Amino acid sequence: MEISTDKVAREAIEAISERIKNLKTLNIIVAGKTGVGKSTLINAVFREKLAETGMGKPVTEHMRKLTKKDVPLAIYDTRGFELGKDVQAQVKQEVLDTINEGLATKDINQTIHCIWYCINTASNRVEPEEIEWIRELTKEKQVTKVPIIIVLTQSFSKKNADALRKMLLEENLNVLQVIPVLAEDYDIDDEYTAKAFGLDVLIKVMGESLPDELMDTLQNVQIVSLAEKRKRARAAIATATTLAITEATIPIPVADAAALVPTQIAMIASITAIFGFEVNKSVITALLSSTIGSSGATILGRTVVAEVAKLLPGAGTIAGTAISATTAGVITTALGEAYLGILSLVFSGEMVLDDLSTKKGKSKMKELFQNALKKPLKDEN
Ligand SMILES: Nc1nc2c(ncn2[C@@H]2O[C@H](COP(=O)(O)OP(=O)(O)O)[C@@H](O)[C@H]2O)c(=O)[nH]1
Ligand SMILES: [Mg+2]
Repeated sequence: MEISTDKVAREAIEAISERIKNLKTLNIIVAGKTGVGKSTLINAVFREKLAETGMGKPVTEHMRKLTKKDVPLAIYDTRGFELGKDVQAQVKQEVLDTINEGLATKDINQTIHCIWYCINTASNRVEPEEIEWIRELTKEKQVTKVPIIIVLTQSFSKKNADALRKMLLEENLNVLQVIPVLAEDYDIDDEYTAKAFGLDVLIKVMGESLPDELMDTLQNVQIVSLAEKRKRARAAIATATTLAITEATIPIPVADAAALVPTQIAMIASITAIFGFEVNKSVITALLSSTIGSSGATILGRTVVAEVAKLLPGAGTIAGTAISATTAGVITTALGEAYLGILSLVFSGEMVLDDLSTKKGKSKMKELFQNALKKPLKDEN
């Protein structure tokens, strides 16, 4: 069975846009006094600089909803905490109303999934009203359904952050975690710069509290933890590999490598959604041609098996056109690993997306693919 890489690439691009279109929307309320660093935090954690586009859309007197086209995320930026007790009470009511309205829709795209309450470590004090506010808020039964994370912003002094964290933990508030962060590097003086930290912890902790339906969304929108993206992508590779092995076990006439293409397309779509990159057809074509489509412009089932057989130590026994279950699994894993590896390099800035369809990108993908082909069998020995 012969399929052109061009056709597969086109189908992959369609699958990717479908996958991204179907991501559920993650909704977060970010609360705290003006100046604590909410906008800086939001822009550092999520792609597309969500807090930079003007003011967002007002949803209540003290709350604005920040969204951006093609980003499955809504941030409710809450202000007014610095304006005294009366306004704080109003804000609390607005938060409760927003949560209730979301719950009433019974639609995951409309419900509030997490609240970040931001306190500025650098200000060196928490007002008792703020603690009281959190305490009251977490007593409301609507809110008990929404996890709250206290984010200690501008924690360039880790010593102060630790002290504040300890103090807050002793208050026994009903919150998920108290997490010190520094969203952007901070110049302490001419000689010393405190490096940004903690944002990956924030993503990890929030991720543990979110429903499974929002896991791909979270990875799609966050830009601070490569480890979390890789973990999620590895799960997609494992799923596809298991499916490929099952498919290769079914005795159908076309049980060659080409029969695995739909499964592999779904895997590529998942990994792309997790990274949140705008991947075009030339990238996918390059990926295919430097891995499973190694012989020219076609993905030829038997050729892939033969090529892989050359690379797999002790795999010379693969007979006929039927692809063995092991080979199906190995090829699928290796393709996933090659794609994951190259996107990881883009994430960490060692390559740019445009590199991927060049000679440099292709030879890197080929190397990643071949390394991955050898690895699973080695591990079994
Ligand atoms: N270097 C550095 N500056 C920060 C950080 N967080 C906030 N700031 C600064 O603190 C000020 C207020 O931050 P902003 O995000 O506008 O606070 P908001 O009113 O809560 O949205 C701005 O001048 C930011 O540049 C940080 O993590 N690192
Ligand atoms: Mg702001």
